[in-house]
Amino acid sequence: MTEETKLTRSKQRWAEEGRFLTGKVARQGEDRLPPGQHLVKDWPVLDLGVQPEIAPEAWQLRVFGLVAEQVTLDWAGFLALPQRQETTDMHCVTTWSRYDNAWEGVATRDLLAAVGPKPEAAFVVLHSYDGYTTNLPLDDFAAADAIIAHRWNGAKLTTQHGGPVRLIVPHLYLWKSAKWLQRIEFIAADRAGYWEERGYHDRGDPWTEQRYSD
Ligand SMILES: Nc1nc2c(c(=O)[nH]1)N[C@H]1C(S)=C(S)[C@@H](COP(=O)(O)O)O[C@H]1N2
Ligand SMILES: [Mo]
Repeated sequence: MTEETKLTRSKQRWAEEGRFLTGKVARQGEDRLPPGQHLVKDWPVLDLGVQPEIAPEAWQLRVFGLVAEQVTLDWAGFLALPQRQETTDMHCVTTWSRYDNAWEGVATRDLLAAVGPKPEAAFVVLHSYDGYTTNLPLDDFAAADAIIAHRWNGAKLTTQHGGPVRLIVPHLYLWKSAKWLQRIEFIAADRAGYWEERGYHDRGDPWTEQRYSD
């Protein structure tokens, strides 16, 4: 599933070379554009080159691991959770940023309230229908503006951008925002995902340019 493409090979090489690093540190709130980023108006597509088509009727989201209530949500069950809207910026490690994306979906906080992470749960791994994985601390997953989105700017999220459902964690680089979300796993000890195993930073804060691991 997770085959190498020309782009994934280039991105891995950029991680090895430390490409795009400016050495600047910005503080969130003072600047809207993180260091080393440029603004785009379109919305680039980046992934491993496989874009799975999942009909909402066939889609399921499994929430498992260190939670009080393991659940498998189908489309109706997902839409039955509180629906919220968040307008956020996106920052991709390949240096583009896009402002004012209006998302609609389920706040990660509402999902957490429904499943009840156990006290030992400290990290979250997202698993996607294309075989992609990414990891993040539970606190980052639980950010107030993090949303499991199925709509963008008033329309259904398209397949190429991760529809029917993707994660959006606005305060981290976009590789943490898993497209084609399939499973959410809660674990005690951190475990690297696809890009984190290939030289990307474990956390990915755009404001301190956590692009790559050292
Ligand atoms: N399932 C999945 N999610 C993914 C990826 C992927 O390859 N597969 N790529 C990540 C990367 S590296 C980026 S930059 C963003 C791109 O999202 P976009 O194509 O909607 O711009 O998706 C992230 N989420
Ligand atoms: Mo990316």
